Amino acid sequence: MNNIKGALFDLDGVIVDTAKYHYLAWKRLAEELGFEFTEEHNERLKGVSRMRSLEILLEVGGISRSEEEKLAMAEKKNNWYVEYIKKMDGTEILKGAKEYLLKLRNQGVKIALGSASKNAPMILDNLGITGLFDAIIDGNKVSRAKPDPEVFLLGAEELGLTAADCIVYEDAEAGIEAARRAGMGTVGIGRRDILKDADMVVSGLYELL
Ligand code: B16
Ligand code: MG
Repeated sequence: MNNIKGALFDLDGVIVDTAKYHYLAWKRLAEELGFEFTEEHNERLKGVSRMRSLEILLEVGGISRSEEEKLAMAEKKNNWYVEYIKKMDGTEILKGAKEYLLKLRNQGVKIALGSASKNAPMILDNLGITGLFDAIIDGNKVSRAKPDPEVFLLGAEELGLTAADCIVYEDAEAGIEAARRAGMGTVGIGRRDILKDADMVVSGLYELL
């Protein structure tokens, strides 16, 4: 991992914990639909796109809806979610994340975001770290969700680098698979027993300072 020229970061679970806000909004939707959505259920939504998340939630509740109704539900959930994340600020950045981004930048490493979230630009702005990224690839730019490698391949391209020059930091299994399929090195953020295929695993970016 020594000659790395580019570092690609997932957002939720790596730089910030937005999962708790996604959970509040999904739970509210489930309550409206008349069933309970637990934190354990929520684990299945991490790193997954908005529409796929909704499908999983409806599956949990044993509910089926038309495409049109699903779009309206996803919009409703997102409006609630946006209300929560509007209040975020720099104090919510995960331990060591900002310092690690600065450390890499000082070493001349280019930095990109590779997130499934369509709200990623607003979140980075609220955290005050948009300027630390040379490229931002989010859910608005990709058409195929992780484990498809599209998000990371696009990130390397926008940085003007080859896949072999890049390393990916991810907390979701699907994200590690996407990075591997892109031909990039991987650092798993979380638990070794879950992120089995990562080249190395740490509990948080603070361990790499
Ligand atoms: P949005 P990541 C992902 O972020 C979240 O982990 C996932 O729970 C969410 O459904 C997805 O973004 C889409 O988010 O509804 O804001 O577009 O881990 O890829 O940074
Ligand atoms: Mg994530």
